[in-house]
Amino acid sequence: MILNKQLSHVLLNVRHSVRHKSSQSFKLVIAGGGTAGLSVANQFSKILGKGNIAVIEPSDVHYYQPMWTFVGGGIKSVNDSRRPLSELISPECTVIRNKVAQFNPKENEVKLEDKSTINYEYLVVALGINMDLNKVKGLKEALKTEGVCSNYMVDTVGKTWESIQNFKGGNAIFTFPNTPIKCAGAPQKIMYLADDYFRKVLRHNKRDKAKIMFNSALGVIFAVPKYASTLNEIVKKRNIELNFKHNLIEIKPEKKEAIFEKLENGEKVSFQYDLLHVTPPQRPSEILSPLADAAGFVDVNKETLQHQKYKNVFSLGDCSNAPKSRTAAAVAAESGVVVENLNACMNKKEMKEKYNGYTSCPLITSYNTVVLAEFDYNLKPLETFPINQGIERKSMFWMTKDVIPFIYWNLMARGRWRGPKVFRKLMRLGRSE
Ligand code: FAD
Ligand code: UQ1
Repeated sequence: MILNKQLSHVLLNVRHSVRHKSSQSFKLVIAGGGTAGLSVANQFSKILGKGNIAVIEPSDVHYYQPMWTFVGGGIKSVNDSRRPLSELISPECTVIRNKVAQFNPKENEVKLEDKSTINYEYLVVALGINMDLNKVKGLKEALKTEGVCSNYMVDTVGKTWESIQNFKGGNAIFTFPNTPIKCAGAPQKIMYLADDYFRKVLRHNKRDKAKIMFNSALGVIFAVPKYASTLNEIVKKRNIELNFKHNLIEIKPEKKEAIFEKLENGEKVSFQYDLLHVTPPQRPSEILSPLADAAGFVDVNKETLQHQKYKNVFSLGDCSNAPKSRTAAAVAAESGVVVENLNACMNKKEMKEKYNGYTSCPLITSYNTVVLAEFDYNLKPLETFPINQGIERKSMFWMTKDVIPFIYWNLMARGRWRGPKVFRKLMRLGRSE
């Protein structure tokens, strides 16, 4: 009896490992089912049909991360930002709930964490960018203590809203790290919401008791001069202190102290905080190395989005080295280029689509205003609407809070949105951009 039980246990384990060490083949494999992977998978499902596309994605929930600024500001809930992946992805696609452990582009295969192998004819890499919490000493522990929060992770974004509400005055510091990050506007959007909340929402006028600081590793408030000049006026008007070339290196939560390195001379300066919103340093996944440039991002042609060396590989989104500002809006435009060019490649045709670096950053500047920045690789504004988007507008707040999430869930996530290019052309009625 006992022997029988042991035997069947051994057999079960063997069967289990055989199943997991097997290999499967697909015409198209998409590594990562986030914003970029999902959009490309759903667009391609209409071209390739059932059984030809595999999406490798460990999570069964999909997040609309741009909503996390609204969650941190208490306008939306984490729940509003999430949907089951199975509700969004086309049934034509095979979802492999696992993680890529290794890329072997010479063999046209990826190895998964469960040791199985997936072979492909064509590969799209869309792994996003990772938070590098260890780069700031004490950050992991500090995030569990009072007043330290971050909109950049699903498990810490709720604490931002708690910290803003619990703030009683003192120093409120908002950081920007010394690495590439996704949505370069997000570190300051939450600061403007906090400022507005302290001013308007609280009855005891806590704003007078607050010193708000933006401590950024960068040397300017925003890369595009048109929007930077508006933001510089806003911080001046709202009495926000800018400390540029300040890089957060350590947090001592027991003393409520944040230590920054001044990038100009290496000097270390300590700031007392009562609220500390951290944008963590970020880095591409190490497993990308066989496909990566020296900085670790997937090495693509910035116009075609095809890999520089492996012509059956394409990449888009936060993990690629196309020198755009990393946003979901950029992904929308990139997705159309990847789908068209990869399809041309599959059919041995010439690749015609060129990505111009289009990206957009809705700069939320209060509880009812947004400066809707849209620009290209050359940091040249490329605005959709025939009005000046370089000023704070209530209409753009409504667009960002309600219209764009609707577009995301109903069009982009379902493979039916390649960005607002068509509307831009229509609304400008032939006028120059
Ligand atoms: P992600 O959407 O992050 O997806 C990457 C996927 O890869 C994930 O699902 C992950 O599970 C998966 N993955 C990781 N490792 C592996 C592995 N080894 N194997 C398999 N799968 C793996 N963008 C805007 O356009 N507008 C905004 O207002 C805006 N605001 C933002 C505010 C915040 C606070 C944040 C955090 C982001 C914001 N963004 C905004 C940026 C936007 O969310 C990202 O640029 C976008 O999600 C990038 O898409 P992606 O597919 O490259 O990465
Ligand atoms: C956009 O297309 C997009 O992708 C869905 C975003 O991601 C969240 C954006 O933030 C923005 C601003 C756009 C651009 C769309 C319009 C209508 C201007």
